[in-house]
This record gives sequence, structure tokens and C-alpha cells, in this order.
Amino acid sequence: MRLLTAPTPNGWKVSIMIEELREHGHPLQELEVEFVDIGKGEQFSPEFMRVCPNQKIPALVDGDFNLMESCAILEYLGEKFPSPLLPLELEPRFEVLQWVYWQAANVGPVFGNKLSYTRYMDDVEPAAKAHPMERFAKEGQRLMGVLSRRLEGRDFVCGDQLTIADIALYPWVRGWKWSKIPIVGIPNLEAWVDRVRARPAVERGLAYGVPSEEIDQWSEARKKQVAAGGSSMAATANLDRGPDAKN
Ligand SMILES: N[C@@H](CCC(=O)N[C@@H](CS)C(=O)NCC(=O)O)C(=O)O
Repeated sequence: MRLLTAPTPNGWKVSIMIEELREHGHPLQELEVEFVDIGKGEQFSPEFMRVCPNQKIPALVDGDFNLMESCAILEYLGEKFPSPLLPLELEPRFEVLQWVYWQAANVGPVFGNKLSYTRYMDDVEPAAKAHPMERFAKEGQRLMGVLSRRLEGRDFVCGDQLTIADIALYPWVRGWKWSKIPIVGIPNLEAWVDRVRARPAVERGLAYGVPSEEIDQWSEARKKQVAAGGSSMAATANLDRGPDAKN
């Protein structure tokens, strides 16, 4: 298997999953990890687009099978390598999957858009950003309220075991300072973030593409480099990749 990824929230979902599966007795010895430099536009290369038509990391190649979408990859790996990370009986499985889909449809897009407006869209006037910023900030806060209520009386999203629901949510929520959707003063979220971060597999998963001393605090140089890459991805000029674009 080959994982094509980058050190970003959607990338870390899969690297954390791989490391958690290793803890659950699946060594995944044959797995190769390749980093795609999305700040330089490698996601638009024909080689990458053959694996991932959506031009975004992460993507997985398993023999002749190509898979895109981080949450689909979590589900695929969870099913292929059985463990408590994805129960296989119907109701417990959908107990988990509803939160995975909730992340994919809500937390990812809202945190990602808030991040882009907050950090990356340098070429847009502040007045033009004000409404979307307010909208994504408020929706992000609402979503964090939903997650906090779900975590009331639970260590993890689906009970006392970490599952792919936590793995899908954690990389976005831990990055709240980057998106500026604060979780400070929401005890259930602060405790959950610390609980997930304390796992050795999570530590290893967060280190894919990041030096271990920068897992929790990026250097100023890395912040600048990521912001420059983000600004080029979010540039208004790059909005114009129409239906006929070859890359
Ligand atoms: N829904 C997709 C989102 C993937 C995504 O947005 N990936 C970002 C990095 S976190 C990316 O590759 N961005 C490159 C770009 O937008 O050009 C998933 O969950 O895999």
C-alpha cells in the first residue's frame, strides 16, 4: 500500500489511523508513505490526479485500487484491518460512522473555510471577508457545542474506546488556534484533546512530515512556509480551475 499525504489535518487522520492499527497488532509493514507538497501544487500533477481526481491529499493506493477522501480511507482501513477502531456489527458500526460523516460534512469544511479566511486569503479585502468569517466562526462554535455535549460522560466520541470518529475529529479540533475557533473553557473538549494527544500512536501519527520537536508548536519558519503555501492555494486567481482544466 502507498499513502500519499502531507502534514495537514486531513493527512494526520490517516497517519494516526495507521499508527493506531499498529498498536492493535496490524504491522502494515509493506506501507510506503509519500509526501505531496501541496504548497507547491503537486496535488495538480497528472500522476497524483490519477490516484485522486479531487486534487487533494490524502489518497491511498492498495494494489490496483485507488482511494481518495480521508474518512473513506479511515473506513477502508478500519474494515480491512479489524480492530475496535471500527466495530463491524451494524449498530455499533453506524454509531461510529455517523460521527465520521458528521466530521466530513461539517467540522472539516467549516474549520477549513474558517482557517482559509483567517490565515490565507491575503488578497481579499477585510470587509469582503467579514461575513464568511462571522458565519464560519459561529457555525464552528455551534459544532464544538455539539461535540462537547456528545463527550459529556464519555472519554471518547463513542464511549470508552478510541474509534475512527475520534481520529477524524481530533486533527481539526487540536488545530483550533490555527482556525481560531476557540475551545478554551469547554472542559469536555480540552480534556478530550489531551486524552487523545496522550496516546503514543497519536504522537507518532502527528510526526508524519513534521519534526518531533514541532508536533505541538511549529517553528516560526514552518508557520510562514505553511501560510505562504495556504495563501497560494487560497488565492482568488486560483479559483478559476473550471471544468475543462487539465490540472
Ligand atoms: N474532503 C477531503 C479534503 C481534503 C483536503 O482538503 N486536503 C487538503 C489538505 S488538508 C488539500 O490537499 N489541499 C490542497 C488544495 O486545496 O489545493 C478529505 O477529507 O480528504
